[in-house]
This record gives sequence, structure tokens and C-alpha cells, in this order.
Amino acid sequence: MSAKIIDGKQVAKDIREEIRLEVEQLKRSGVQPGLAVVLVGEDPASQSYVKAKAKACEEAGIYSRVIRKSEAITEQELLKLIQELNEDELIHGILVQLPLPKHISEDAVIQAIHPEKDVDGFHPINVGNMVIGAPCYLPCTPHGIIELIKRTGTSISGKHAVVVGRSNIVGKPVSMLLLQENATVSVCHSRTPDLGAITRQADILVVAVGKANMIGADHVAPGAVVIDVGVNRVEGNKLVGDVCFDEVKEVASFITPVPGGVGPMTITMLLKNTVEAAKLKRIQEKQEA
Ligand code: NAP
Ligand code: L37
Repeated sequence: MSAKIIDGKQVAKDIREEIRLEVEQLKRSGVQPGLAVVLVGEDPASQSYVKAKAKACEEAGIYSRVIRKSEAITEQELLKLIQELNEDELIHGILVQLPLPKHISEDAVIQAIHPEKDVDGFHPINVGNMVIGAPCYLPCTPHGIIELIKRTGTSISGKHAVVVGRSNIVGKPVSMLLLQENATVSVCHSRTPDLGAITRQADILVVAVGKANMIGADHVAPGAVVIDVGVNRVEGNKLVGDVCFDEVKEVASFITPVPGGVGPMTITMLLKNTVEAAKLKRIQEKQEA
């Protein structure tokens, strides 16, 4: 049996059209959602993601401001920039593209972003609210993953979800969201001794490691839903995921491709959070008036 391919690009397109209509309506009521994206240094992958984020904003009618800073910027200067963006009336969402250069503390920078403008959902207040199931900005990639799983028609409740990777950006938060959806969740990482023994138990397998083709057909149970978060450049500048797509698609029931799977959803959820931030501010202003 060959798996159904989850077309993240198409799902993202559909949701972005809904967002575009919502932005049109907001603009008519006098508010244009605005996003600031801060990019430090010259990392080619980050540059391409930031470009894609700005383009997606433009297509949705969201005001976007990309602020590029040299690798040489000090932590103090970056914190000052964030303070200015916190106070900027045109900006509802602030995203600092990670990773940052080693001399800058990512924690300090994330904590400097006002939680109400933290559309990445990385501020400890948003992370804490996510964990207790309170209202918050959900981190973009994990939120996109849940949306993709739901759109396959798979019910998450009661399933065994296995997540490979435990980063703060993907592995940990997606594990929490799957738990909130009533999955039984296992989280694997580099110290997991027999990875295959765990991943073969998965009804839903989410892989976020960053190692090309590390998950083969022998890691996957027949009929599993497989979400490949990895984005790896291999020889000839080809883009591949963490999952051997050609092999695993013969075993899984659903699988996301790379490119065209999770990536486009990450950007879509960012747009969604930015619109939420603008709506929230408008509500606050109405209450104050
Ligand atoms: P990360 O911070 O490098 O974390 C990688 C995780 O994988 C770590 O938890 C690590 O374990 C674990 N790991 C490493 N080797 C392993 C092994 N052999 N077996 C099991 N686990 C292993 O990466 P990340 O930021 O989560 O990103 C992961 C991948 O997703 C990257 O390719 C990245 O480019 C991609 N990504 C894609 C999107 C998207 O929108 N498509 C968004 C974000 C990231 P330890 O904790 O023990 O070190
Ligand atoms: N929100 N996301 C947020 N904040 C960060 O600090 N680092 C980071 C982050 N990660 C991120 O932006 N990842 C990401 C990865 C892939 C895409 C977008 C964002 C993406 O669009 N991928 C396309 C292919 C892109 C390409 O051709 O290079 C895809 O189809 O997968």
C-alpha cells in the first residue's frame, strides 16, 4: 500500500486565503496587522525562510518589516531594537529568527519580546500557558503539525504519538500539543538506546532531528501517520527531510513530503498568530476607550 501524501503546500494555501480575507476585513475596520522579522547574520537557510515569511505577509495583506543586522551586533543593541519594536504601534508581532550568533543569549532575546507580540510563542509566559492549556500564541511549527494531522481525518485522541527530537522549537512543544489532544506521547532523543523499538509503536510519528534520511521503513509500523519536520540540504543543494520518503511511503498511511509539507504550514501559522495579535490589540483599545 502506498501512503497518501499530505499536501502541506495546498493546506497552507487554503488557510492563507482565509487569513487574507480576515486581514481585508481588519483593514476595513482601520487595523493592518504588522509583523517585524529580525534576522541577525548571513545564515543562508534563515535568509531564505525570512524572505518567504515576508512574501507570505505581503500576499496576505499583512504589513511586514524585515530588519537585517550584522553578525557583529551586540546583545545590548539587539535588546534595544526589541524594546523599540515592543513600543512600535505598527508592529503587532515580533519574530527573531533563530539561531542567533553564539555571543548573544537566545533566552535573553526571547524574554525581551513583549509576550503579547511574541507570535513565535517562545516567551516563557506563552510556553507556560501552552503547557497548562491556557490561551497563548502556539509555536508555529508544532501548531502547523497538529493542523496537518487533523486534516488527514486522523483522530489524535487515544493514539500513540512518538516524537523524535526534543528541541524547544519543535520536539518539546509538539509533544505537549499532542498530549493536549489526548495522545499517549513518547519523546525520543539522542540518548534513546533503541529508537526503532519505540518508533515502530507509533500510530503517529513526528520526526524533528535534522539528519537526512535517518528514519527508514524499518522504523515505521504499517499504517502510521508520518510527519517529517526535518529540512536538510544534501548533495547538489537538494532538499530532503529526516525520513526516507520513497521507502516509508510504502509503509505509512499518510506522509508529509519535504519540501511542501510542514515548512509552508510553519509560515501560515505565523500569519495566523500575527492576525490574532492585531485583533487582541484592537479589543484592548476598545476596552480602554
Ligand atoms: P535541534 O534543536 O538540533 O534538535 C534536534 C533534536 O534531535 C535534539 O533533541 C536531539 O537530541 C535529537 N537527535 C539528534 N540526533 C538524534 C538521533 N540520532 N536519534 C534521535 N534523536 C536525535 O533541531 P530543531 O530545531 O528541532 O530542528 C530539527 C529539524 O527540523 C531541522 O532539520 C530543522 O531544520 C527542521 N525544522 C523545520 C521547520 C519547518 O518548518 N519545516 C521548523 C523548525 C525546524 P538531544 O536533545 O539529545 O541532543
Ligand atoms: N517561527 N521558525 C520560527 N522561528 C524561528 O526562530 N528558526 C525559526 C523557525 N524555523 C523556520 O522558520 N523554519 C522553516 C523551515 C522551512 C520552511 C520555513 C520555515 C519552508 O518554507 N520550507 C519549504 C522549503 C523552503 C526551501 O525551498 O528552502 C518547504 O516546503 O519545506
